Amino acid sequence: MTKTLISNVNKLYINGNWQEASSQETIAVHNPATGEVIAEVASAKEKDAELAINAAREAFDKGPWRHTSAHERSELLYKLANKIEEHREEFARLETENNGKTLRESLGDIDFTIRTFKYYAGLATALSGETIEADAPLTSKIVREPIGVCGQIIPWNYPLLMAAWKLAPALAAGNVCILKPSELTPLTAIRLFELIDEAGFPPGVVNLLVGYGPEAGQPLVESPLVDKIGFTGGTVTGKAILQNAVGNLKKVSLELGGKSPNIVFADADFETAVDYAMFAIYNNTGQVCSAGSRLLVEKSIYPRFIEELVKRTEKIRVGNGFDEASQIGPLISQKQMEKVLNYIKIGVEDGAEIAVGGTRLTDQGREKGFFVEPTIFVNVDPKSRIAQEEIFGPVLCVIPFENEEEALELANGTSYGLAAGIFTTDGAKAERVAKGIRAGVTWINTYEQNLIEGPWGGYKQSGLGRELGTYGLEEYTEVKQIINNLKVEPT
Ligand code: TXE
Repeated sequence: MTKTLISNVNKLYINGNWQEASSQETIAVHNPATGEVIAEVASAKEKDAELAINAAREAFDKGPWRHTSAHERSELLYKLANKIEEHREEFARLETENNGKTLRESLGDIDFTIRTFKYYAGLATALSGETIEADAPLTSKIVREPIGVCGQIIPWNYPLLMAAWKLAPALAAGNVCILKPSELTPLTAIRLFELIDEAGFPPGVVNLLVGYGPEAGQPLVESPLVDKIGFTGGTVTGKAILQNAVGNLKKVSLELGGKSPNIVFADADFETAVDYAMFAIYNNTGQVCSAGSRLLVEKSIYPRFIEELVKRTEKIRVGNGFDEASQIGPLISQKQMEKVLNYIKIGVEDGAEIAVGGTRLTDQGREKGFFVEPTIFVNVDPKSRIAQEEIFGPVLCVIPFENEEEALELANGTSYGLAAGIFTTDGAKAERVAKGIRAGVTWINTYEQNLIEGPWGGYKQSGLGRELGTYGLEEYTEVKQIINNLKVEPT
């Protein structure tokens, strides 16, 4: 399917041209449900990164882009959004083939992608400044300007959506971009760039580097010609990026991992809380930065809650994302599967008990895929590794709590702070707990419902900066104050 869909599958997009990687080397891309190689894509190295950086630099410094009106940028972003919409099904199928997620999940991602481009197309014209009451004859005007060349490095769990979250606000604000998708899931990004080309963005404004992180991504991070890095990925890589960027103090925004608490009080609506507890951990096979991977349940309902979770988890159908019966797909790679299975082993060694799941699935056509059973751990020590570290798979740790104070202490007891869920019918308690949680996003009586219009990002080691909403746009601007002495008149 891939080969017929993407004409430029083994190419990079630099300065408005499709070209092969200078090394001519390629990377094999797999379907995680079958282990099959579905494409050979370009493997960009430092030399290609330099070409992209120079093209972007030139487009920003000398090209028309940053002087285009907000309306022109808006038009192009709308045009792109409409083109993606025309190819909605095709993108969804490509995402499922490359990432493994179910077709239903892929369609959801593509719709969110389209809305993201449309939202920022609209917001492009909404950027505004302010004036300050300065003592006459001075005036002070504050304007927002694009930062410049933005390197954008994205992961494999939401391949097309993450491209949209990065490109849309940056382009709306007048920046130029170099996108580096994950080497595991570059296919929808390559197809997106075919549409970017068709839409008519000026050469050099949007560039695509497909390749491994240290070879194609790191040169962007280290280059003094790149003004900003926007990164989503693991915390270890995020820290390395921050360190590598320090030499020239470029702007860095990071959206990293999490170990998000999902707190269920005894007075919660039981059905709603169970539904969302399941969704919070199994959505996207648990490969979600904000996954509700630590479920904190008030003691009085703990046994009943576990019983219900286990009953429902046993019924989950794990399989190929193209099979309509599948509710969750495989993990992204052999490496990720091994990581998840290893954490399950560590959990058992550390004394936690598996209530359901715990093994790889290799029957019923799943032999070569990276399938792991949805797994629930009980009797988990809150300080143990499985309760503290990001597993990034369908593995839930359930921990009981006595009262509100203990719930908050447990909720805040990790180095992460991306998201949290609170389930209760007591509105005042919900607000109190939401305020007490050190996380960038807090859901009450829901989980994982995201708004393009609101900010997204983490406290503590979950990241730096915010994406989405007007906050996401501002992250791609510099603030300039223009102070003018009106007393000076032309001579
Ligand atoms: O991600 P990486 P990996 C977490 C999750 C997962 C773990 C490892 O726990 O198990 O991270 O996943 C590029 N300079 N998340 O190793 O390395 C890389 O090519 C510049 C959470 O696959 O973070 C890819 O494009 N770039 C997360 C991107 O970084 C580098 C989503 C992400 O890969 C680089 C994914 C380097 N030195 C994983 N090294 C989330 N927050 O949602 C790698 N890259």
